[in-house]
Amino acid sequence: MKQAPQVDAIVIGAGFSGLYLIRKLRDELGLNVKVFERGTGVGGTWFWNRYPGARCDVESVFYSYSFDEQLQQDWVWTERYPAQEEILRYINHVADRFDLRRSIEFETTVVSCEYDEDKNLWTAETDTGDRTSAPYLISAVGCLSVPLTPEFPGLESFGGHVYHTGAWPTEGADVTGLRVGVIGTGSSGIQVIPELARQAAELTVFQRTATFTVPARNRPLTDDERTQTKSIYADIREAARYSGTGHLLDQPIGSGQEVDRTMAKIELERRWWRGGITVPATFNDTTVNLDSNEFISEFVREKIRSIVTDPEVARLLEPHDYAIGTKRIVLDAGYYDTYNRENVTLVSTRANPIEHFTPTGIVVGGVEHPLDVIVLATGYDAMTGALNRIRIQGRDGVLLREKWAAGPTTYLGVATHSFPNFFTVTGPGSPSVLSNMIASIEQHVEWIAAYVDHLRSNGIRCTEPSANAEQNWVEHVNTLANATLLPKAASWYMGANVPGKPRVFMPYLGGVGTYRRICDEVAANNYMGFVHDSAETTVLPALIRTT
Ligand code: NA7
Repeated sequence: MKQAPQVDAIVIGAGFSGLYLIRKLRDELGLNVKVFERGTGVGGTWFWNRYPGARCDVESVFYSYSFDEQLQQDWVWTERYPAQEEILRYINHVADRFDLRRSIEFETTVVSCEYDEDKNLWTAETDTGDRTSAPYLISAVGCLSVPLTPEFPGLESFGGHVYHTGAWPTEGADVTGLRVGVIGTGSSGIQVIPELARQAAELTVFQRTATFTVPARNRPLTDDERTQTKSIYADIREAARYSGTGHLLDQPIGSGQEVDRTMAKIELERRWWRGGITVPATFNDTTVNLDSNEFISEFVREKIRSIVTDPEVARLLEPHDYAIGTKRIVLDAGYYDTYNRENVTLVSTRANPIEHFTPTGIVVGGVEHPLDVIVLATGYDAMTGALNRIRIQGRDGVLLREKWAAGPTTYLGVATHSFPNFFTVTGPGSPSVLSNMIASIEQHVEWIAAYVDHLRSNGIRCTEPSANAEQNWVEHVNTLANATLLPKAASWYMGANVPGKPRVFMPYLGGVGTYRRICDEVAANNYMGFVHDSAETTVLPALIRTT
């Protein structure tokens, strides 16, 4: 077979992670970097999720790169929470500003990556059949990039349009005057539903599980706010890097078992009206103590009853299937009010699941709901889906998807045993989806780039975590999760939304700041836990001590 052209590093994905990798590896380390991206443009999540109402649940001040002071001084965010179009405009600006596009091959999907131990080379093959080799392979595939379409019987027989929120048509979808059905009431459903209700003649929402959602209270940012932020931006970023979540938020007022409940109610009201994700975090034990949790859960249920005028609809919207904060809290813009509209109908599929699609609608409980358009807001094969779809073969013929068959195992969420010189940005076992993704992406990219520099400067051909280091990390991640209520919820953190997927809690719960310190400690101790050219470096103990 013809020799594949060789570069220094192959990167999969041109979202926030992939773009920053180009900047670090190409422009700072001088590496020849090749990025493969299946979309026609940059932006990852924000390239694909163009559905009406798509908006980030992290404030724009934080949901942006911090690596370039001039960039953060120059860019003008218009709203408290950035809309998809604005984030896409921003990421395109970054790509142009730093001339990143020339390292990216668009509309190209990586189908396999194979490691050759003798040559110490990864070879990536794309859907065009082209092959490229490099000593380093870096995944920047994102955590929520494989949309899930459940196998609804008769789906293909439906005569109207079917759209998935995670693969919305670039040209948009006009539903004016049409009968629209939405399946799914997670973040995407809750964002798209109020928008579609305003456009459609009739909107029918098919809800399997009621979700806890709190108001975003999005609004335009004022000039004063922008000036203030920019005058201390570097300090804000530094504080965010060592925070629990990668952005600065209202802190808990104490334990739900100790704080006076009247004071707690006042604080909950304040947070509800201010908007943002910190309602569940009013107590520091919301995700560990059921009684504390129930107080906050009931506060939100009471809000639902006060907003939704039809008591039966309000009852269906009240979440009772999981404890608040054990699935990702959703931010909304008038979600519950939407159910007071004449043209909106809520169909619970809890007791009576969706039976099948027909050419003209969806049947639930023997009743057909006639529809012109169906929107699937049915989520993603999160955290492992994108990597497992690629045939990644490491040392000794080990396949990543087979190694991860019982759940992903990594060291620090950044590397995995038997896969030398393979790094995963925000991989399973790192804070990733439990944090402001951009803060976590920057931390990972900087750590990986520093490590690659270290390897090259010291003549180290290859590295991988030891089996022992990986096992310790996995146990640590599980120990943290099992001390909370989070594994009890049927969430995508647990893989519970994908039939047949192993139920393993995937992200690291120890917090962004703690995680950063651990990674720094690993690096400072000659990358303890990694094996360099088959010689294991220091073993771990210091690691878990720091948490
Ligand atoms: P989510 O949060 O996974 O939500 C998916 C929704 O789709 C949820 O309400 C599911 O109900 C529903 N769903 C999935 N499969 C089915 C079937 N087969 N039948 C009926 N209903 C179904 O995805 P999102 O896109 O909303 O959000 C993902 C993340 O993106 C979000 O957390 C943010 O981080 C950004 P279920 O709850 O499983 O009963």
